[in-house]
Amino acid sequence: MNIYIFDMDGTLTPARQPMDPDFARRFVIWAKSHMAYLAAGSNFEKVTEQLPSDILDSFSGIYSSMGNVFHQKSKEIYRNEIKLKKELLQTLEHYRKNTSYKGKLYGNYLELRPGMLNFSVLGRNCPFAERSRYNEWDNIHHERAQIAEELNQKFPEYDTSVGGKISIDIVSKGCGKEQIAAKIRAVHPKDKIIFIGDRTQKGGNDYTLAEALRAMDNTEVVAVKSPEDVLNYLKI
Ligand code: M1P
Repeated sequence: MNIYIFDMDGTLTPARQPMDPDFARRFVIWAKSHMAYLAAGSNFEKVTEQLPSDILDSFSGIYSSMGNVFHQKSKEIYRNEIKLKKELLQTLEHYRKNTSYKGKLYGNYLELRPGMLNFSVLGRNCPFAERSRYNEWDNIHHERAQIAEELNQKFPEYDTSVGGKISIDIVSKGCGKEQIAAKIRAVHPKDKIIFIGDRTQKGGNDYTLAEALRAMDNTEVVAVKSPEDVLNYLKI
């Protein structure tokens, strides 16, 4: 049997948006005859906002907050915490104050989640249109990639990666999505594990899970750019 792992934002849904109803209709039929897990960077609350309940119920397990929280059948099985150094928080404040992005900045730029910190120079309370505006600017200026690279050099005790459209994810080293690989392999020692994500390249927040799986036998990593690519890959 194949065991599937799906990222959420940018893979099953557009970043921070609900699953497309046509995608959901097709995916739920596929899920009836396949075994799948979710591996989201987002926290569980956002996962339940973005995915319909029949899709949530179809997963054998839901990893959220970069693998630091695990739910099965709506029951929380475990959660990890993170210790944040004062120097790290000061450095993030510095990035926010000194950004060369000229648009307005919004609140909730440091979002603490179980086992991780989500940082957005723009601020998570921005109106939806501002997400695209910042993302288009970031695609040219690579602010997030640069911040992530600098943080990885300055704070090697953390792993910083880019996910979604406006933010970066920070976890303690070894406490990112990669922890999901060993947990799923332990439950399914003989099956092929297939991971589908939009940020599997170096610097992206699916990379450590992709690498952990590549280091194991009988696995496959599928890089996609959108939910449409997922439908094409699954042929549904
Ligand atoms: O999965 C990674 C991130 O995806 C979205 O990021 P953004 O808000 O930057 O588009 C969010 O769901 C975020 O919470 C998550 O960490």
